[in-house]
Amino acid sequence: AQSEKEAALAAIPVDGDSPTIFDKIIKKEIPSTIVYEDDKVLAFRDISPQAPTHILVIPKVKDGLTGLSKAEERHVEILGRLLYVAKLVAKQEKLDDGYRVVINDGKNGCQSVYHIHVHVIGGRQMNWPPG
Ligand code: D5M
Repeated sequence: AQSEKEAALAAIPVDGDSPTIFDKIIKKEIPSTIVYEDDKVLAFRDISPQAPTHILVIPKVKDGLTGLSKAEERHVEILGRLLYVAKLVAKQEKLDDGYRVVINDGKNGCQSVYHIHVHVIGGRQMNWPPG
């Protein structure tokens, strides 16, 4: 049997894998505008939209996937699902003239929330190269 001390240690999140604000959104402890939900994926409007449509698509279970750079073979299915839901959401939002899908990773990628998320941005002409 696990000792009390072992149980307490096991409950401490691995460094860099602490809960984020997105866990509260998943648990509906803080409000968000959800546009898509299934058993594995949640999509909601970005609080700081960079275009008329700006949605974040996230896995409900992070499983160590703080960012794309932490992807392992076991994440292949959820990674595919995030992109597929990005497409569903773009269709739902009628982004028929195109849109952008972005995953920011780490400091240089300007990632601010360490729970992997796919940005779906559209409703205006995008520019390239990005800033
Ligand atoms: O993107 C993180 C994104 O998360 C950023 O565009 C703001 C958004 N964000 C942060 N807090 C919230 C809440 N509470 N609701 C909705 N959206 C939120 P990154 O790629 O990490 O820079």
